[in-house]
Amino acid sequence: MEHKQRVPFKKDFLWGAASAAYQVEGAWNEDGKGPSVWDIFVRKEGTTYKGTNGDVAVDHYHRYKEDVQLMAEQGLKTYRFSIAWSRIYPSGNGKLNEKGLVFYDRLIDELLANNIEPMITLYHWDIPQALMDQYGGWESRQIIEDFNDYAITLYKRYGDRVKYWISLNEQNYFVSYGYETALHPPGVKDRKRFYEVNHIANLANAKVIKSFRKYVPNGKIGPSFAYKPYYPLNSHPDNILAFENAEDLQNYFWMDIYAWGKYPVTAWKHLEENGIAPTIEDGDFELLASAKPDFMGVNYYRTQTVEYNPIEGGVGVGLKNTTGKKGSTKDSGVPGMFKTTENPHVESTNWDWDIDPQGLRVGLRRMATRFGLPLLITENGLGEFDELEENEIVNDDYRINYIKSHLEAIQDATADGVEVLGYCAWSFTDLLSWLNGYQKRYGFVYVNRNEESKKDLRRIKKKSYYWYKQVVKSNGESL
Ligand code: BGP
Repeated sequence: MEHKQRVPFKKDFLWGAASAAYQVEGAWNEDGKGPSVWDIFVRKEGTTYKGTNGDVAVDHYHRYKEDVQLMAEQGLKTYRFSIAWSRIYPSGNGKLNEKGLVFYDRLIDELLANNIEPMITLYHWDIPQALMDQYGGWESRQIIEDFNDYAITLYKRYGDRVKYWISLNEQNYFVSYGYETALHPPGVKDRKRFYEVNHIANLANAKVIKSFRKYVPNGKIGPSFAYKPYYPLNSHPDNILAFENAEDLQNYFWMDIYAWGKYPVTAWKHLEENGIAPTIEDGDFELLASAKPDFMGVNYYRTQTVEYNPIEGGVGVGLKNTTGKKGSTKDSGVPGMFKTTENPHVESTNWDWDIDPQGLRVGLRRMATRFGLPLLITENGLGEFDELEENEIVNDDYRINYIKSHLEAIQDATADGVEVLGYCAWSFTDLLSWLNGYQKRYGFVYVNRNEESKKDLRRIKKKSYYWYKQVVKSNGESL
């Protein structure tokens, strides 16, 4: 679809940037915070790049005022951040930690005082370790109640000041990395448990959305889905089928639940056939269908090309590039369904992520057509090595190009008829990349630290910081 002209961004378009508690806050055991699963996981040998952890991260917990000042100067309209559950409930449930609540009170008030709309993520992967110890975390239905209680606490406390809320961040990733590839806590490789956990997470997501209606009736809530739109390698019918399999099993398996409370039939059949379908109890599908989100949050970084993968001897879980050594990713797949393969038509990053702005447009169109919901880009950005040059300069033109081309893709999607509420770049400051240490940088603001040392953690505005500032100021007219 070609258009003679680009359409302007909506007047109230939410120009923003994002982060997550574990990746920025630090202060891992301060002011009564309990340990999360990540605090424990990172201490196991070989789990993260060079053994990095979020003990200090970029010290946002102590420097949030300085960070908000930088956001204000850049002109951000919104800042998306997550709340660390174990700051609020150090044991996951039971005793409330007032000091944890106060930290986010202050952050929210600071944002509002600077005309920045706070956007809260309820859960960005850091479940309290105590809940793992009590009942296995997401493997028990008890978590549905505990997560709901935690969410209600936040709704009551911040609902008067915060309009935009994200329920679960990238459920598809925290569940598959936690229980299929074992790359995230609790480091399990078991597809049956993966789908059981995922179903419970779906129920928890639905439950907190239902509660939201009661406690924050004028707010807006939705999940953030890690969306990698798939492409078939070519028009060979076997590859087309592999592409359809991947879309159903890897994308619609979550999004259909969010929007309609239903699993796609073919993906469900695959689970049944392999004896890995989750346990369904009475009332599950009623709950799922009754919790429609206000928008679909989209975390978009790349597309993924797939091809045929035989059931016998096919490719399974592959290798992930966590070092920045280009070409070290190994294809992965589900035998009998699909496997990933290289897309010869696009460039990729040093971490082997395809750079494909048009893929964002494709994805947004697919979602808008299928679900008819407004879309909110809750993450998009480029993780690369950055160099701090003399005179405090970071020339990250590659990041500017990346974000610019993705913003153009959003404009094109808008011209195609898609409703996009806003755009949160990942990330505002540099931060800890879960598995990739501090060298894979995403921020508009450079943070002076590396894997070996926290140095002085000083903040330095990158070239992209100034560029985005004028993008926001011109409401996207000058990209
Ligand atoms: C998303 C997560 C973020 C962030 C981002 C970049 O999946 O929601 O928390 O980490 O990806 O990923 P990475 O740090 O692996 O490059």
